[in-house]
Amino acid sequence: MKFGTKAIHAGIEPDPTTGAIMTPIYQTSTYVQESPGKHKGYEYARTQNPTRNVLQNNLAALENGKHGICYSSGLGATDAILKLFKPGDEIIASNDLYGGTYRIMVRVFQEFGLKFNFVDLSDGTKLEAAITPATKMVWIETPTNPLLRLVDIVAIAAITKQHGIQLVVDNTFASPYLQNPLDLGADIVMHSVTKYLGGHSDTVMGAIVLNDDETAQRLAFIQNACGAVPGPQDCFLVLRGIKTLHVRMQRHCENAQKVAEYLQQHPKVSQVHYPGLPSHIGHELAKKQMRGFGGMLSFELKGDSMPEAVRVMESFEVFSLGESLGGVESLCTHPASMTHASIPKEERIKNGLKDTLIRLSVGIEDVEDLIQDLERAID
Ligand code: P1T
Repeated sequence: MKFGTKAIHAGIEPDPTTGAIMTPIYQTSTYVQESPGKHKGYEYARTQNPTRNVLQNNLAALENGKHGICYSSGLGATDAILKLFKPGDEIIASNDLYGGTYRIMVRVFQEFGLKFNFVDLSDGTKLEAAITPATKMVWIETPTNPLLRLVDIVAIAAITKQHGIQLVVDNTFASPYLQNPLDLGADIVMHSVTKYLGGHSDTVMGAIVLNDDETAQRLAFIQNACGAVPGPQDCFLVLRGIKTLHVRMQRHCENAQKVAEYLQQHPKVSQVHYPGLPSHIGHELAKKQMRGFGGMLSFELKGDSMPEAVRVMESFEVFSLGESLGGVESLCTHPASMTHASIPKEERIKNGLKDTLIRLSVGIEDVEDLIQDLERAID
């Protein structure tokens, strides 16, 4: 089955009792049992919910994986993965990643004894040197948030496999439409479903897809024990959103490419970070690893003036200033003070994330209006 057909149909059957084509919202906390332990496979909604099950199976199909598990947020999914480890275990993560991921690693799990090493994994030579006998997992984003750096999943997976280390790929920016990390050698793929999968800025959710039965069982145990489950209404909304994922992503990619090309030739713009530009350092890798370049980009203005960057962000009429990404509407974000504020400034600057960086989530509006908005705001 090809991607668009899977998005609409995989794991989804008409409701057995009524024939309803849309998966019902099973809004229940518990399930009636005939006698203690004798039930239809459902006991309590923290453990299982039929609407959630359908979404999990659909997501597993989209990522070409065996098991899908949905969480109350992307960070809920990250939290569950980090709970697979013990004090003393070491995790190597890319040094350009979502600020909340950095925060849960350093401010929560480091307190419980996990060790983290943030490394520039877009430079393939640096991983091998960072691995120690305590290293248990490598965590990457590709493209990264917010600098859109590319990390070579196949090359990293070759190293992690050789050392018996788990490789997790946060596939939020690409979505499964553009990239399937499990096919490239990753062990676990993680999503902030809040973004492209949901697609309509109306739900917060996370997901994990993986093939290994034992790890899936441990994650299911952790989820039931710790409780980060999404509600059935949100699962319904995401199932509905996914039905148009392939169509939305095509337009996100087309629009972002045009916006990036427009910005690149703008006399007031110094740098555009978009993998679809031939000048982007990861362009060749993106062509190999992804099926399109995505809807996210970031840019800097000449002169690196903070008041000027703020003025531009305040001047947009079609782009809305806000956290998040991946919805049908275009958003603009100031990573340094918003999505990545929890990363210490020195660390941010060292990794190339300037105070003046502007991030765009290019929506699926008419691109002429988006370019006109940029023209008006930057001039
Ligand atoms: O917001 P939540 O659903 O918990 O997902 C966290 C998360 C994980 N991974 C990546 C790559 C992300 O971008 C995010 C959330 N990011 C934003 C809110 C943002 O604006 O970048």
